[in-house]
Amino acid sequence: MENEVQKKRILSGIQPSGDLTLGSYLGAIKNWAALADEYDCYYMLADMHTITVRQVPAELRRHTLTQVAAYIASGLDPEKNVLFVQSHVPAHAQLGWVLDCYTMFGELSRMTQFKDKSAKNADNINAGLFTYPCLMAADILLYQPDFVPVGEDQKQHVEICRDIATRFNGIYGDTFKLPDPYIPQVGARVMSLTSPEKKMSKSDKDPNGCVYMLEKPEDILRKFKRAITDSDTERCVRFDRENKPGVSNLMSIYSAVTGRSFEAIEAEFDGKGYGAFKPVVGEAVVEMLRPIQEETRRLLSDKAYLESVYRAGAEKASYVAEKTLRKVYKKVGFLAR
Ligand code: ATP
Ligand code: LTN
Repeated sequence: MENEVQKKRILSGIQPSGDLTLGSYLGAIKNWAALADEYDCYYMLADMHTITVRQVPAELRRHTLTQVAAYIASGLDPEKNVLFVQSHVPAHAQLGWVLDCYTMFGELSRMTQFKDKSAKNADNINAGLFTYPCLMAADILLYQPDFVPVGEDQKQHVEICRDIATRFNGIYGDTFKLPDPYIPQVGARVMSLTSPEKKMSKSDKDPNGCVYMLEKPEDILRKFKRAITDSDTERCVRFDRENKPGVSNLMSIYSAVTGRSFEAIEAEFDGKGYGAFKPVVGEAVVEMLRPIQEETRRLLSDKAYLESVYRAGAEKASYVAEKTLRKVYKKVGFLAR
């Protein structure tokens, strides 16, 4: 008999807090699609995380459904990947509470995302925003994954998740597997087209800095043509994050889309200047997104199918999550029902 090797497990998630961006695609979703054969993959729509910032209810529902369609259209086959909505699996909230009690005020205060988001939402610095990393740790630890693929900005959250798990394991004995972050080489940090020192983010207020996955081709092209390039005098296409952040960001995007190296891109645009480079990057992005956009639209017209996908996903996810939760409840001393 063939020796069946247990596949390593992967879990990741994106908040349906807005329209997905080119950053969400290149930094996360695109890389996930390639992992399905080698790994046992769980991908979540982190709707519970979105309400740490005020959401419009109908919009949250629309974003969540669109995101399910976009996951599938980007190549995440629901037969090979478990696609589910976080709020459909109550174990996330349940383990989240337990982990709140094993995470220190001081360590949460140091989280960069908390500092950034409280500065941006000064009128709503709620407790959920503060304990966000505990819920995210629960999201991860429930599934005992080996790897958590995320963009560079989420690395700190995976690290605190490991710290919390180590603390819990230290008190109660081995309960959680310690996951490793899995950060892509290219596309790990797609920056805003208008302020290349900031990451491209779906909750950004400046719509020109952000390219959306489902945006019209003409709008995408316009945004790339107007992308900020640098005020250096040499005006040539050369990778230098520090001194030429605008051009370097465009080069990273072009490289992630075409698979070409920075050297090859520099050679392609040698002597051509920024004006020639920007529309070519825009075109490449438009062509990459075109089939995904068409498939997302088709899927959105088949609500019954999308529903069947997230229902089946919730069932499979719950099975794994509840097993870990039962173990945790027992260890901390909750009386079995
Ligand atoms: P929000 O604005 O609501 O905080 P976001 O647009 O910053 O959201 P997330 O939903 O937080 O994006 O991120 C989803 C995943 O995509 C994460 O793994 C994150 O690291 C990755 N990601 C998001 N934006 C980028 C980006 N600009 N470059 C690379 N990866 C990104
Ligand atoms: N915090 C992440 C989204 C997220 C996540 C997770 C990612 C929530 N739970 C679990 C990986 C694993 C973000 O804002 N991008």
